[in-house]
Amino acid sequence: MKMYVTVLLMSMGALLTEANQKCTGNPLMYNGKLCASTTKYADGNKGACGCGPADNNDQFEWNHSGFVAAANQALFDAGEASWCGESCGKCVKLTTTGGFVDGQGQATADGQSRIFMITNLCPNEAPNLSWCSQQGSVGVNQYGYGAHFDLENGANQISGMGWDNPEVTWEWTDCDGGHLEYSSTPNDDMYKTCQCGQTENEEITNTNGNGDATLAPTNQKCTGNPRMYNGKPCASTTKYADGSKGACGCGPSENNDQFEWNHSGFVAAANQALFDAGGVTWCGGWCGKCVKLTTTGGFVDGQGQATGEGQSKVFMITNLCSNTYPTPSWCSQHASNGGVNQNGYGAHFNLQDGANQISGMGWDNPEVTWELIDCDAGHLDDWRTPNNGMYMTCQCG
Ligand SMILES: *[C@@H]1O[C@H](CO)[C@@H](O)[C@H](O)[C@H]1NC(C)=O
Ligand SMILES: CC(=O)N[C@H]1CO[C@H](CO)[C@@H](O)[C@@H]1O
Ligand SMILES: CC(=O)N[C@H]1CO[C@H](CO)[C@@H](O)[C@@H]1O
Repeated sequence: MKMYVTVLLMSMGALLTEANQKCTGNPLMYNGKLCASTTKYADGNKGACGCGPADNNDQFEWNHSGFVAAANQALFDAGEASWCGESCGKCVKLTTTGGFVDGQGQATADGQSRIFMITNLCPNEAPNLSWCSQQGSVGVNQYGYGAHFDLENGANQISGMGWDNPEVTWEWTDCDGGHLEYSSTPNDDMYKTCQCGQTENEEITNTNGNGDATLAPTNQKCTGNPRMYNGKPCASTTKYADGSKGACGCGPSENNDQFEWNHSGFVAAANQALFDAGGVTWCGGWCGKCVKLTTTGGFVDGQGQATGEGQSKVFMITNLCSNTYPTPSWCSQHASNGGVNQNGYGAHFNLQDGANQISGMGWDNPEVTWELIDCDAGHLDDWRTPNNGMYMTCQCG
C-alpha cells in the first residue's frame, strides 16, 4: 500500500511538470500543426512594417483594437531584415491548445482561433532572446517553439479574451478572409496603407516586368502575395532525379548514394527559406518533415501543364533547393523580393522523380497548396511517403 501511494505521487508529480504544454516534439507540434508561444505587448509605434504615417513613428488607428502581432526574427524575415520583412502584412491563424509555458502564462480554453496580421518584429536580441531567438538546427526558442507571436494588446483586445500568453498552433491564412471572420483582423487593403505595403506593391509591378499584369495569372489559380488558394499557402513544384543522398544525408555515411527508398518514394527538395530559415545548407530545420501537396489545377505559364485539381500526396523533405544559381527563379524566396520567388510563390518543392513517381501521376510541375503534416500519417496513406522511422536512418535524423 505504501509503495502504491509513493508511485502514485511520483506519477502525479511528473504529470504536474509536463502538463502545462500540450505541444510535443522538436519543434513543438500539436495535432499535426506547428506550435508557437505567445506574449502580449502594447506600444504606440508603427512597428517594423511601417503601419503608420511616413512622417512620424505613430501607429494607424486600426492598431488600437486590431489583431496584429510582432513575429520572431526568423519568421519575420529569413534574411534577418529588421524593416519590411517578408512576413509583413501576412496573416496567421492562431488556435489555443489549452496549454502554456510553466510560470509564463495561464491555461486558456483550447480551440479558440483568431487571425493576426504581422505588422512588427520581435528581434532576436536582448531583452527578447528567450522568446524570439529561434536557434539551432531545428530553430526553436528556449521553450522549444519554432515561432513566437507577441500580440498587440493596446486596447486590451488580448487580455480581454482571457488570453494570458497561451500556447497556440499556427498556420498561414488569408487576411481578407480573416477580416471577414474577425473585424479586428486588418485586411489586405489596410496593409497597403503601411509603408512596407507600398514597397511591396512596387516590387510586384517590377517582377511582372512586361507591365501586363493580366497575362501571368491566367494559368495560376493561386492569387495574392504570397499566392494563396482556398485560404492555404501555395507553392510551385518542379521535378528532378539524381542519385545523391541530398542535404539531409538520406544515404550511407561513407558515400553520396541515396537510400533505396528514394527510388519510388515521395521526397522533395525545399527552397532555402523553408529548408532552413537560418540559411543552413546541411541538416536544415525542415529535414524529415512532411508536407501535403494538393494540386490546384493551375500551373505557371510556359513551365508546366494543367493537372486535375485536388490530388494530394505527402512528401518528406530530404533535400535543399538552393537559392544560388541555377535555381534562383524557383528557390530565391528572400526579403528583397517580398519572400516569394519570381512567380510569386512563398515556397517551392522540387520533387524526386527517379522512378517516374511524379511524371507517372501526370504531374508536370503543378501549382499546389501545401501544409505541414505528420510523416507517419502520410506513410499510412501511401507507402511511398517515408515515415519517421525511415528518416531516423538519415545522417541528419
Ligand atoms: C521585447 O522587448 C520589448 C522591449 O524592447 C518588450 O516591450 C517586449 O515585451 C518584448 N517581447 C518579447 C516577446 O520578448
Ligand atoms: C495612430 C494611432 O491610432 N495610434 C494608437 C495605436 O495604439 C496605441 C495603443 O497601443 C495608442 O496609444 C495609439 O494612439
Ligand atoms: C541507393 C539507391 O537506392 N539509390 C538510388 C536512388 O534513386 C536514383 C534515381 O533517382 C537511383 O539511380 C539510385 O540508384
